[in-house]
Amino acid sequence: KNQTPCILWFTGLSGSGKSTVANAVENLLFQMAKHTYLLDGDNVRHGLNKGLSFSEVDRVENIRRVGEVAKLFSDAGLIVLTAFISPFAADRNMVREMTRPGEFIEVFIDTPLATCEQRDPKGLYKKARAGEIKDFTGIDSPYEAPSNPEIRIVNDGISIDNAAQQVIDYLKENKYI
Ligand code: GGZ
Repeated sequence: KNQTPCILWFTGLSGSGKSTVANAVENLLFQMAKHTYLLDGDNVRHGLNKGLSFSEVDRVENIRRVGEVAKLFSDAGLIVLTAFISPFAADRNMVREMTRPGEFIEVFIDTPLATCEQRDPKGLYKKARAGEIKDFTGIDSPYEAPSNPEIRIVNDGISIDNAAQQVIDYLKENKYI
């Protein structure tokens, strides 16, 4: 088992780089022979949370379920990484509260909206601006930035490796790994 349980909870806008950085962190942990599990909005919303929309109620339920599953994997001794927008501070805090002290590590991928919108890898911002998607985070649905995240990464003009290394450094400095 890993010495200290931890859930690396990535939060940030669509296109901020949550999944990309979480994947890079997972690769680095793998190279250190750590056992990990990554829960990603993309696949979870097609499986476990199929049928949940992007309304406020459904986003809350999305995060509640992901929190419960993250806890199960963490209890099993894996380093858990989650990559969900998780736009509401209250929901992230709910997950923090259901975990043990020190277990929940909030990783704020703080990429300016303008950059996310420029990247627009799936063309969703364009659609949201055109009114083809409603309740889109950052456009017509709120994102509440974490006020006191354990890790904050300004993912704008830095490499993926650099961003991932900041997470690894935190884990080492705080004796999680
Ligand atoms: C935000 C949306 C929306 C709306 C579809 N608002 O960049 P992506 O495409 O791959 O990641 C986004 C993903 C967000 O799912 P989460 O489960 O992480 O969201 S939350 O934590 O708020 O429940 C985006 C896509 O789904 N997507 N419609 N309206 N993102």
